[in-house]
Amino acid sequence: MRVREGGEGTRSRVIQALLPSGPDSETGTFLLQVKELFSSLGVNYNILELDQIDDGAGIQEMLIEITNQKTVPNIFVNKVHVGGCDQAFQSGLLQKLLQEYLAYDYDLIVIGGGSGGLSCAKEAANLGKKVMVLDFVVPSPRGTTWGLGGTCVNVGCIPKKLMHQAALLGQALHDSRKFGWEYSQLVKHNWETMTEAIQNHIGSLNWGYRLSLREKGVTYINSYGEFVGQHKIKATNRKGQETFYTAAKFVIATGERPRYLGIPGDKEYCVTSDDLFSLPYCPGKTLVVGASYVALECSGFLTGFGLDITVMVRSVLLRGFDQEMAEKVGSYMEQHGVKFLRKFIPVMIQQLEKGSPGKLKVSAKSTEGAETIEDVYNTVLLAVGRDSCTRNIGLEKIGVSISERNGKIPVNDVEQTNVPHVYAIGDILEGKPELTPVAIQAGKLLARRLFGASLEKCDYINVPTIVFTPLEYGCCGLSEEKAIEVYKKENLEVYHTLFWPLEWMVAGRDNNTCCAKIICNKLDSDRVLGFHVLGPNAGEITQGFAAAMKCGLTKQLLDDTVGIHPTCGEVGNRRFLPLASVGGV
Ligand code: FAD
Ligand code: NA7
Repeated sequence: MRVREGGEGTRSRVIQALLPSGPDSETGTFLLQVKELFSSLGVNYNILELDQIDDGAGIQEMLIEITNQKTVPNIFVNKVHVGGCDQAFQSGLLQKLLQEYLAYDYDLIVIGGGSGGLSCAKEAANLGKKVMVLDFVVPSPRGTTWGLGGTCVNVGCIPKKLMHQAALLGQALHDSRKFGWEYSQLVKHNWETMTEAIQNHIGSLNWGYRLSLREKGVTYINSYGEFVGQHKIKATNRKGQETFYTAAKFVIATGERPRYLGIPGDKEYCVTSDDLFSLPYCPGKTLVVGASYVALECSGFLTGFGLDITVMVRSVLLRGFDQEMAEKVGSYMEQHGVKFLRKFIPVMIQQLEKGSPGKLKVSAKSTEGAETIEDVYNTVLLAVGRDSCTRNIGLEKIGVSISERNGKIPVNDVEQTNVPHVYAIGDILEGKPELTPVAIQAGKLLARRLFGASLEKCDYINVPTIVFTPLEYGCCGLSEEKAIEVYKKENLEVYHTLFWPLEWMVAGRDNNTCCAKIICNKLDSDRVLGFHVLGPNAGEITQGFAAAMKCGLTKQLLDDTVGIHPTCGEVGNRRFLPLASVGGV
């Protein structure tokens, strides 16, 4: 686009107007007034004179699509469409908007300094914008709190993967004897040593985030943010001191926090993933309530440390994931020491003894009948879902809609809420994958769109993921259940493969366990709709398959790809067969 820039103002904020040239009409007179207004306020503005450029007609088409407005001038203030001269100028709306706009403290305020918020803030600062990030951790009911970086760094992906690695090392120690390692000392796991090392690493990451914000010129405030006006927030710090800030645009990236059960004793005596990774003592015999990936991952590594672990499952394992794979994950865990109490829910937690850990009595009831059970545990870990942090940030004051059911924020395909200058990203979005790389990507692309660097939208389709259970589960695309729902069973072909990792053969363990499957669309050249793999390093394998799926991977292309031997990743190469040929997996 050929853009003429006017107003040598010092502000970095830019007004854009798409105009016909020449003051020879009523519109033209308004135009001059608009230009004068821009100049008098000392703002930067871009003008695109459509009748003077080659692709003017194409741009006008695009404009109609974006704004529904067929005529020029077509005015945007900070990328918010304000209309033509009659709506924008005559009504006084443009003057008001500009005056307000120029009075704001920041171009962008981001509420929430986690994966999405930090990525968005840093990218906006890279684009020369004046940006503030607020991040504040409300202590868990047990008082746990942490530093800058959000869930992933402090109480999610990072400590979880490191604890999983600690458990895998325990397994490797067992295997190592078969590979000739001899040692006489009693091998045991020390919770405190592990936790201290992990927390030190997290501390260094927190510091790194602060540093990178400072380097990029982003203002970071360790305060709780809450809307008090359309363009105004209240920031409350740990001491209760309140400060007010204004911005032209806002991004909400407040994430989620663990849910509690609402039964007697849950908040008093139970821990959640917010507490587990920094627990100052070994949790001992533990009941894990819930059967989603957080629950199964935690049960997996705790069992790997030699602890007595029971998982209380209300209905199915890994709801939303491929159920055939989910059951295999569960049966591997069961074979490796995890106990499952299926179709039960807790009804009361009582403290029998204080201590680190103490003793808790858990009463539970069947979901299928009148049966009730009781048992005693040292720790009860709740992993029963997470609530969006959207209900106490003043959204109702500025009219941002949230889902009454789950508190999630509905947005359009450019992460814009129903209030045009307010955007949302990350875990709080309705119907989007709750994963760190998704939040990061959405944040970065949003900043680029908001501040004129690109129009690229975040692609939420075929996002790969992994469950770090003892038998790792990587997947990308649709589960078999979802594929049947969308494409109908008769249009699908499902191919399976079983494999035994070389490393496991010598150690003599777990034959007939690792497997993969692809779900293909027969009506579309056997295009791969879903990829699922169970085995070591499943995440590393899945990442490559995800790229291939983005390129339109078909069964034939998989067959034609030469594998790397000997690896688990070579599963793709001519090994996928219909279920009957594999002999059942
Ligand atoms: P968050 O990272 O949660 O950041 C939100 C921030 O905003 C927090 O710091 C919060 O304290 C702050 N905040 C909230 N309200 C306010 C307010 N009013 N004012 C100021 N600050 C506020 N994802 C993966 O991709 N891979 C994994 O392996 C993985 N493992 C996980 C394991 C666990 C146990 C959990 C719980 C999650 C895991 N996730 C994983 C998910 C991942 O952590 C989230 O998808 C990601 O952190 C979402 O980023 P976000 O920016 O939306 O929110
Ligand atoms: P999820 O994925 O929402 O799963 C919640 C799990 O807890 C699931 O197994 C539920 O069983 C179970 N649940 C929910 N309520 C109860 C009660 N009242 N009693 C017993 N069990 C219950 O939550 P996660 O925390 O694992 O993960 C949420 C996000 O956090 C995830 O997407 C990541 O981004 C991080 P159900 O299947 O509903 O019967």
